[in-house]
Amino acid sequence: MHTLYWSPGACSIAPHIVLEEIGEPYAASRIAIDAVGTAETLVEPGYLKINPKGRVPAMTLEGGGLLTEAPAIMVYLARAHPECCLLPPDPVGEARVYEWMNWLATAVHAVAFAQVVRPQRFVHEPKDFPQVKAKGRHNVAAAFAFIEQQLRGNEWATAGQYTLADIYLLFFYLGAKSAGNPMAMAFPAWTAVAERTLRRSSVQRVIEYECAAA
Ligand SMILES: N[C@@H](CCC(=O)N[C@@H](CS)C(=O)NCC(=O)O)C(=O)O
Repeated sequence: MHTLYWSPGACSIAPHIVLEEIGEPYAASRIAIDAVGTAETLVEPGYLKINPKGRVPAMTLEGGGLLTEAPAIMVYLARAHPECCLLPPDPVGEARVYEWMNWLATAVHAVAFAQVVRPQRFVHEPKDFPQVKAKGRHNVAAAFAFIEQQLRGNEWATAGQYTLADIYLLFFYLGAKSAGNPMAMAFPAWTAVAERTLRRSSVQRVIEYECAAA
């Protein structure tokens, strides 16, 4: 079976939810990563032998091989289980899902979020970290305003259908909420989509499991 390497509070929650959605048996292996954001090293350096990128998620495949990058893992699982309808059937709808995921993985996760929690990836000198973090907070605020505007009046992120984009968006929503952002007040449209996503039993199972295992 596939084994998902995950960490509490990490973006690995998104492929974890997809695994629950498709209902195939899988194993989940918890990896400890540095939560403080001051070191580049993993708490579990042995994990580098599994995923040399040193990040979660990663997933070893039942048939052998390793998949990394949250969007790639999610797309693989959704494509392997088309009956779950986690990708729209039409090319434009499918491209809209990739449009969301690509932007979330790059502009929001790898840039804005990382500037706030991993400033050492952007500048060498610790004295410059506060400036990088401040710019990151600015970038996060701009990205969140864009998400809110895109979701206004929509039931789901794309094409009137629950997709991988909604699942991936939930990671950013939960991260922002646990950082103390007043999501319901500041982002009502995003909150409505997130609450719809949170009502799914697959999502609830993953959150319960990850909270209990954290
Ligand atoms: N581009 C990767 C990013 C993965 C990533 O950065 N994951 C974070 C958790 S959300 C991580 O492993 N952080 C460990 C670290 O920063 O050292 C993806 O989309 O999967």
